[in-house]
Amino acid sequence: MNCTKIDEAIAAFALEAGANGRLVSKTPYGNGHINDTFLVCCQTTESTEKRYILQRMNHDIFKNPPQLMENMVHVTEHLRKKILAQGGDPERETLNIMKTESGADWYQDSDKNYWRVFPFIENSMCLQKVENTKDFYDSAVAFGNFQRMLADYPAETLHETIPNFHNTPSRLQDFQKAVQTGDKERAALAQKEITFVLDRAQEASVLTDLLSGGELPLRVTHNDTKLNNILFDADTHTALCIIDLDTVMPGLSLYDFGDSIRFGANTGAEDETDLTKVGLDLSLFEAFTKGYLEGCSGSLTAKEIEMLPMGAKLMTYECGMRFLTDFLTGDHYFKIHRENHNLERARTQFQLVADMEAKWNEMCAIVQKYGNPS
Ligand code: ADP
Ligand code: GN1
Ligand code: MG
Repeated sequence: MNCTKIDEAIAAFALEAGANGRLVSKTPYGNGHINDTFLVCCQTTESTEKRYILQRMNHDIFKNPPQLMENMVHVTEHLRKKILAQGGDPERETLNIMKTESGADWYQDSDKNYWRVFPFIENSMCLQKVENTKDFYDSAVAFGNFQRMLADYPAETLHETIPNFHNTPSRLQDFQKAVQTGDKERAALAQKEITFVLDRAQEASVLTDLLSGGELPLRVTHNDTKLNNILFDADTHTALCIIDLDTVMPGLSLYDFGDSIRFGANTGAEDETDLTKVGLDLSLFEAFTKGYLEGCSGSLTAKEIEMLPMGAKLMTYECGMRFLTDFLTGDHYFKIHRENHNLERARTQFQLVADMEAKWNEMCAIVQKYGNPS
């Protein structure tokens, strides 16, 4: 983490620490694998504090942070109008981007790091794992609503913040290269997992082929729909705000559906080492399917609905492949917290793929039940 310029960054933003206020604390925050997030607390008067989320964007991964921020500003403005039109509170239901003292949406420090700030959405909570079916259902409705609210956003005007982000065949190519040129000792350790990926190589292009054949529509999608990228209202326990908008780009609805299932309908954690705890929870799969289709409110095509199980399987397969690629090439992409962390993450994803294969008929029956109610 190269965050030595954090004080310089804080000073650059028009936070309520200026004038009569004072900075009270800045603490690393959250569980993200890519950016560096801090909770910044400022005392405004004797008895009141104002909190912010400060983030250093990972510019090794997001090559063009100004373009990324341009996407974020435009998308949140669009969401803001929709939320207002439906009687909601845009201060709590979408991210708001703080300006710097000079009126910009981001700040570049003297070490060339890029920073941004959001007001902390108070009285909210973030779940690292599904605690009950209702929360997961609510998250599904929220991601479906997000999809619906952005349905009229001109997708072609968005920058691709990471090219080919969910292009599974392109991820497979990167993986094959990593197997050939990566660390040999690590490859030996991961032989079983490498074979697992290669055995399923034929399936990698199912969704991208349907997209290029015009059978699936390109939409504005979030692309990182983990449960911890939603804030819940601490009082009502309903989904409040979709966050982590770095990867909002043109994509497939199946990416958003699939990534949520991959993370939230897993009976184990993403980095669980006891693989007997890892599998697909069909009741959570059912709750999410129901909620997502309700949130999308009739906007998905029959082909999209039919392919929902494949979205879940391919997003899990792809994510496992990305963890394994990073393991083979020296852990430069995802933050790790222990030796072999990325290999362990890859193993959970492949265990989950195998369990989806075993439960495939049930997954399809659930999608049929909610997608084509009789
Ligand atoms: P990362 O890209 O590292 O996952 P996120 O944007 O998801 O970063 O933020 C990390 C965590 O910070 C979230 O999981 C959430 O707990 C918290 N967070 C982010 N933005 C806000 C906000 N505006 N208000 C309250 N909490 C937030
Ligand atoms: C990363 O930043 P975070 O933790 O929300 C990654 C996702 C992966 C996820 C796996 C930009 O998300 O694509 O699915 O880790 N984000 C990026 O947990 O690569
Ligand atoms: Mg996140």
